[in-house]
Amino acid sequence: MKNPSTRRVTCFLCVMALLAASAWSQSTTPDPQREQRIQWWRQARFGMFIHWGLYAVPAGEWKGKPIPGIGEWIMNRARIPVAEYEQLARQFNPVKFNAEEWVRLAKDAGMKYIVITSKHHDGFAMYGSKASSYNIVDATPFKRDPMKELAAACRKAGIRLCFYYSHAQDWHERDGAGNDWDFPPDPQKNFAKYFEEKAKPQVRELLANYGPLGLIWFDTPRLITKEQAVEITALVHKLQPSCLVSGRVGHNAGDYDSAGDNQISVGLVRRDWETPVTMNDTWGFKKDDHNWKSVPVLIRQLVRITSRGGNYLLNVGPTAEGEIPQPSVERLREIGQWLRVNGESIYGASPNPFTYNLEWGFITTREGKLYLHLLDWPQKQLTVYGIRNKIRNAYLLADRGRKHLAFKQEGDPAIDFYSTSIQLPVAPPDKYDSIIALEIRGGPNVLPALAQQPSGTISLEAHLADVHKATSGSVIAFDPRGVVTGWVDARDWLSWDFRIFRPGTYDLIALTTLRRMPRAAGPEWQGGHRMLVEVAGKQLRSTMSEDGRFVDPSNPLMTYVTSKLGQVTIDKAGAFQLALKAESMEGQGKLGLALAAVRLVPAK
Ligand code: JFZ
Repeated sequence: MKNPSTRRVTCFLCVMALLAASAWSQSTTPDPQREQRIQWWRQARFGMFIHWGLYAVPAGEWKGKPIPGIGEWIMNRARIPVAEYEQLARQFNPVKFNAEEWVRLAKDAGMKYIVITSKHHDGFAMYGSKASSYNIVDATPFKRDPMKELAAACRKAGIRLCFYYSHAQDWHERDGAGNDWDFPPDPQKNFAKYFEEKAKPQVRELLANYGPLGLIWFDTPRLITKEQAVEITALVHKLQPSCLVSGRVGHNAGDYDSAGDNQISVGLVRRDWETPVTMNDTWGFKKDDHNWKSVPVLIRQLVRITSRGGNYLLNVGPTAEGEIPQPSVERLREIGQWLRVNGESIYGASPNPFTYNLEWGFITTREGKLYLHLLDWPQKQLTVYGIRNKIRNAYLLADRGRKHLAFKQEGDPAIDFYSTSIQLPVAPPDKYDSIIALEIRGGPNVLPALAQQPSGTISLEAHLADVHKATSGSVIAFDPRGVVTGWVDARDWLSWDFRIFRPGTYDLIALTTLRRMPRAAGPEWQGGHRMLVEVAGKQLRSTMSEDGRFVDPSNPLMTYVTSKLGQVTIDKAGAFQLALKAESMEGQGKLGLALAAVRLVPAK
């Protein structure tokens, strides 16, 4: 990502992520109508995103040159004039398109809804529109309305059809946001004209002509005023009261939140949210993008998102001929097989009751059940701390006979110690994620405090810290991944309360992250900060340096850097506090120290 146009977009994405993050801190007021329309969506948990449009014709290449970046942005990245881009319509003839096949694939994958681009930023309507002749029926040799066909196929299969609609960016129109290579820059546009004359009429068409829709996925609300965001949301709800509106309509007007692309929320999340994820590195088809995520990564993402109460919207980018790429088909079928056995732990499941991540896997729940997802098989035994429910039965979800697994619950309530150990067969019953179902009475009841884990490690995740701001102007906060941002004032500090059950000597390790996206200027990681840790009556001083790196397998976009902060001996079990302070901050850009966690790891 080196060319200037990419840099512009990168910055825009950062702004979007910040907008999304700030929207998250607001709680949505309980609205009975919203509660009603979101029920199906909470059950669904897994949907198919489809990015399909004229951009599938160039497929990432313009005039013989590969254009870097996401495929559906090619018109923008290559600054293609409207008059030239329009010509693509004459070449768009997806004769291999078969709505029933696409819907069957989604169904086989275990997906419950489909969100397809009815119009992306390029402005081309993928349905028969009366409001603009720049559409698939009027402007291509194909002449069919694929959205009509999909609507019929979805209805038959019991899948909810949903439309993506770019309500602000429209590079085809003088007054739509985004095109400054044919038209004046955005501030000089009459956006209200575009909004009234194209966006609203097209949204009305979508809601009128394709039967009941699950949701409208608005996106990138550039130039949209709060009034306009509220207005278009109300329009959707008026025409179809049960149709949801995505958070990216803007100004927090939607029915649920959309995480940044490929981003996964952390901690106990009480709002409804969804993460859109690419299967390779593009949404719209690109012929030379072969960087497919593996099935284990995709299943891990689904499980991790479900364990935090979110929905997983996994993208496919069909070709200009109308085919979903084979690598996507294979992966989806494989996920579907896993879901046929293990879907009970996903559909309608509730999140992990612990605020922190477990070191052995993920938890999902429902009334009367805890599901322990083991993505790496521990062999022989799994021990989990902090479950206070009395367990009535344990078995493997993949075991049709539901053979009882031996387990033992012990502990010492005086020090809040609760331990559950489950005996396991040597071989995992599933090659991706084997699930232990624990039967309990009622809902989950777990120790809320941050506590030592069976391995002996205590992981103090940044987003669970108490934040001590030096001044009212301190900008220290957390990004949607739970990583610290804006820690640029060395006088800001963090602290955590935690429980230790086993006295001993611990290495203190800081986990920080690389910058989210490669940027033109500045290092991908900044060290050299002088740190002070106060714990168990001791003070430890260190300088942040890179000791190692690893990637989070459920979030391939996240690379951690580890730095040693020192060693401490804690000689009794009980409640402790750790304070993390900076005595100096290096490279005081806007980003500061990107802390993800501090870990206390038993010393060897
Ligand atoms: C948008 C589109 O621009 C893109 O083409 C694709 O359709 C994607 C699903 O959505 O891109 C965004 C929008 C918001 C964020 C990131 C990418 N965000 O909030 O981080």
